[in-house]
Amino acid sequence: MVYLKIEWYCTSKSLKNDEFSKNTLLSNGRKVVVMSLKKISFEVIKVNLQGQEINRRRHEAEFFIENLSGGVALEMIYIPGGSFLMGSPEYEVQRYCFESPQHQVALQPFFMSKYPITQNQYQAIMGNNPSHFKGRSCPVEQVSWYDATKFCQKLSEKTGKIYTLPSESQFEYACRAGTTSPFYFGETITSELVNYNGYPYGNAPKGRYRKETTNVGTFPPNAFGLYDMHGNVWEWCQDVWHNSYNEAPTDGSPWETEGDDNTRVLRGGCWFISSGDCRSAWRYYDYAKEIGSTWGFRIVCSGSVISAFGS
Ligand SMILES: [Ca+2]
Repeated sequence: MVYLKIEWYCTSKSLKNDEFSKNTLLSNGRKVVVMSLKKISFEVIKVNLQGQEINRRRHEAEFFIENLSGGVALEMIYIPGGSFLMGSPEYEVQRYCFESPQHQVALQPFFMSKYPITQNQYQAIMGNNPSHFKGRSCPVEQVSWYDATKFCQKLSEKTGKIYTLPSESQFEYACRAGTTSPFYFGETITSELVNYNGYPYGNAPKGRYRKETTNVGTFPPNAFGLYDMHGNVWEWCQDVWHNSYNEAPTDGSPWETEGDDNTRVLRGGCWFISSGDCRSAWRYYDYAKEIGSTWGFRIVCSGSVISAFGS
């Protein structure tokens, strides 16, 4: 068992979960909790430029479960803090100029949902399911940025923890999981690894176009234990759109100053587009009020980790 001592930024409601409350101490108006995390083990796949598997290794991750109503679980994966180079190098194929300049970002640890929020999870919190492609384990779609934000607010009220959309830098850091290649699978992807429209990248063969969302967790995870960070649905981030990284934050916080705050960042590619637009560095936006069957969201939970220890 792994334990983390975490300083949480809490909402006005006290933490309800027994596991948390019995460990709660007051510290400068915040709450310090010791939380026990569960451990999972999984395989991480690496491919070459042709999309052929060249390496398979076992990784572990820690997580906690948030129990939503009706027996629906929400798994939150621990993402260790660290520093990474955000954006794409100028030689990366099919990159866009707004993936520049590459810049170093240092992030505190956080938790991120293992999957995009599913229709089951959305229903449990919001009481409705707006998705075009119906399936309890499929990602929720046809949600605006405001709907996604409302989900986070309701979940925060219910649990006493602070849930938000990821910042754009949190998304890219979590997506890369230590890789610097175009994808967390390596130099390319195939339709056995990601749900996209089959249009190839690198020397990979043309793949299958499924024309719909797939159950979350269908494809292999990255080294942090996150699924569907490439493809399936585009995912809303907290940030306002900026068409370059000039003067972007370097601490992992969302960039919400300047720009048009009606525009919000989308990340990770989706079932509808080509593999090049599923790259880790790929970024685009839509208007916050818009909805579509190509985008959903995932969430993060932030708290300062004071220490981690095992028993
Ligand atoms: Ca995705």
